[in-house]
Amino acid sequence: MVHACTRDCYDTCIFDDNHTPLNIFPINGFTCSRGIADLKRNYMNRIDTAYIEGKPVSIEQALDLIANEIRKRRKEEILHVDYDGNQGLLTWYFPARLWNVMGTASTDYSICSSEGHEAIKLHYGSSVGAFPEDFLKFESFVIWGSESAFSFIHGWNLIKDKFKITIDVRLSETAKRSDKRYIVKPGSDAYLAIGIMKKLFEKNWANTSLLDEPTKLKEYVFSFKDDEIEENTGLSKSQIEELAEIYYERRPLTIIGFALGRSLNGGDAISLISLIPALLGMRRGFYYSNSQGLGIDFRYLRGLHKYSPSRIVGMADVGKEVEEGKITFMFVWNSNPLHSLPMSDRIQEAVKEGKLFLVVHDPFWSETAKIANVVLPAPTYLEKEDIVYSYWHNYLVYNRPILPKIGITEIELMRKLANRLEILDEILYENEWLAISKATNVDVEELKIKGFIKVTPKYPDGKVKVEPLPKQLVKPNEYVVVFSSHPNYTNSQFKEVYGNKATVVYNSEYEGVGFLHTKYGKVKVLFKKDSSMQKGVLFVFKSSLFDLNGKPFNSIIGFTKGKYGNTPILNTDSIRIIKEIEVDNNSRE
Ligand SMILES: Nc1nc2c(c(=O)[nH]1)N[C@H]1C(S)=C(S)[C@@H](COP(=O)(O)OP(=O)(O)OC[C@H]3O[C@@H](n4cnc5c(=O)[nH]c(N)nc54)[C@H](O)[C@@H]3O)O[C@H]1N2
Ligand SMILES: Nc1nc2c(c(=O)[nH]1)N[C@H]1C(S)=C(S)[C@@H](COP(=O)(O)OP(=O)(O)OC[C@H]3O[C@@H](n4cnc5c(=O)[nH]c(N)nc54)[C@H](O)[C@@H]3O)O[C@H]1N2
Ligand code: SF4
Ligand SMILES: [Mo]
Repeated sequence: MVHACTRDCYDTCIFDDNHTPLNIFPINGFTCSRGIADLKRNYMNRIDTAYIEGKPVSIEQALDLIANEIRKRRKEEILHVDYDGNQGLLTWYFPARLWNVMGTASTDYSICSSEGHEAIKLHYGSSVGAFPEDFLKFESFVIWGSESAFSFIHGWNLIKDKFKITIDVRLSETAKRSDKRYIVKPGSDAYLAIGIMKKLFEKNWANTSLLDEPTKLKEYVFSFKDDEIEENTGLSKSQIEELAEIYYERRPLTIIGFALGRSLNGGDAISLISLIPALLGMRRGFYYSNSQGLGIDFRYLRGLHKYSPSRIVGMADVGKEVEEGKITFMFVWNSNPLHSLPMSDRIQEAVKEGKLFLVVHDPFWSETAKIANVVLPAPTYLEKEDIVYSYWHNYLVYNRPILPKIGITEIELMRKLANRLEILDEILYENEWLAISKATNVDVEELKIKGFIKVTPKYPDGKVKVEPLPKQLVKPNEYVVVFSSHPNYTNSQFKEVYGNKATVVYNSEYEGVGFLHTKYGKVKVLFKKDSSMQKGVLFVFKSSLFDLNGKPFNSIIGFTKGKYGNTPILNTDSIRIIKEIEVDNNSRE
């Protein structure tokens, strides 16, 4: 029997009952520092019982209070915040049925990858790209806006000995380990994609057979002047030509990083980058996320086939809505919004002022759990049954628990709460395994016996649509903050094992303590001078998003969102550095 790591990760490792990673393709018998530490971590920093205002209570008492608070409010004021702490269908998706039956507000789930999904879909009809088997067919790879060497280690393992080109705004670990690297100005990737396509046309290297309207693409890329492209990207004419030549001669697979979608012009960049392989006649010449190519009906699992939320709140707007008093009750599971959402200091303040009633269901004392009015204990993935998918490979895995359960599962919780609220709708009580069979077209009984099965990818057909093409590209102002994965953490997770570090800002100029300032607020951080960083780029590991005073780093991010999938633009510009106080400019290189 097997279980699978359910964390937000490309790889979805599959383990045997001793938690040894299976030697199957593409997991290949190894795992990461988190996978190795899971058994030890399982008993660290755990929420062991329910709490009301910091006092231990029974789960039943906590649920009584939660039901009372819900009854007091209009459904539009109630928001559930759930994200990808655990990618299980029974942990993340199915429990949302309760909230959708009630018709409360829902987020738009836009924080991570929706910008790119929507941008690619406009051209291809689906965002699905290369699967692991397809990776093997390529000899060269362009890694564009992705720290794959850290964030995507099993993908990296398949490509590490092949020819790799990295395009980043800094000398990332992936860039260092690549054969060629191009360091561009932040937010300028759309220009680079235009520059590459322009060269492909100019040199007669384009193969337009896949495109529905090649002339439109040609006219579009020729409407940009070479000087404009060079100035915006910071690359020379010869570098752009070299990249076009590499694309033509090597026909690489392009790995498009999620981080791009959270940058300025990010949706536009992904839209245009995805057209480069199509312009070489390659139908599946990119990889972004395959979650929409596995045939899983996520809407059905969430009950959206029958019910709708009363309103959708953009993840970029949650902080604002809380501040304005439009959201007065928040039920959080599988997410740590104080860490992850833009302007999350507003959540912190509203709870302190008694304007927001916050409930958190989590296995661990996350920063959000620590400030919640009510806390509920959740079992970890090692302690509960689930079905898990990957956004890279195409195995569905039946996760069999290997440790005794602590806390209450998401489904048990949802049904107990429904009971108290006298909500009897049948979709809450539909057998969850049957619901998964319907949503996946997989025989769950067979899956339970086999442990994991491969599903057949679903690809769109027909020509690749050239339009819509991006209209207005903006230029970043002042400093831009950029983020990346750390090898020892998954977003906010694993601090109990690898330490809880305040934000460090790697940059080309400053060393010491100081402030990052935007019109929304400021955070106190430690600057570290790094000679590999270009001026204007402020780099932060996304696992360290609390400042030296414990304030959420995201309180300077603002409310801007992308135009394709409403993804918050986390790579905020217009950042000022306040260095007067304590910052020592002349310290070591
Ligand atoms: N400034 C800035 N902000 C960012 C990012 C950035 O790069 N910069 N990155 C963004 C990205 S890409 C993402 S995906 C988000 C991630 O944002 P989150 O989803 O908030 O991040 P995680 O740390 O993965 O939090 C998941 C929480 O789920 C809990 N959890 C784990 N397993 C279970 C379970 O089985 N049941 C329940 N109930 N809870 C569980 C974990 O303990 C943890 O507290 O952050 C975003 N925010
Ligand atoms: N170890 C580990 N693995 C993870 C995660 C983790 O927290 N830890 N998180 C998971 C999650 S939630 C996600 S979303 C994925 C994210 O995985 P990736 O998409 O690989 O994103 P990051 O790792 O954040 O890498 C972002 C890279 O993009 C660069 N970058 C930033 N802005 C720009 C830009 O404007 N242009 C270009 N060209 N490059 C830019 C950054 O410098 C950085 O090197 O990883 C997943 N895997
Ligand atoms: S975090 Fe990723 S690489 Fe690590 S065990 Fe989980 S799926 Fe595997
Ligand atoms: Mo993410």
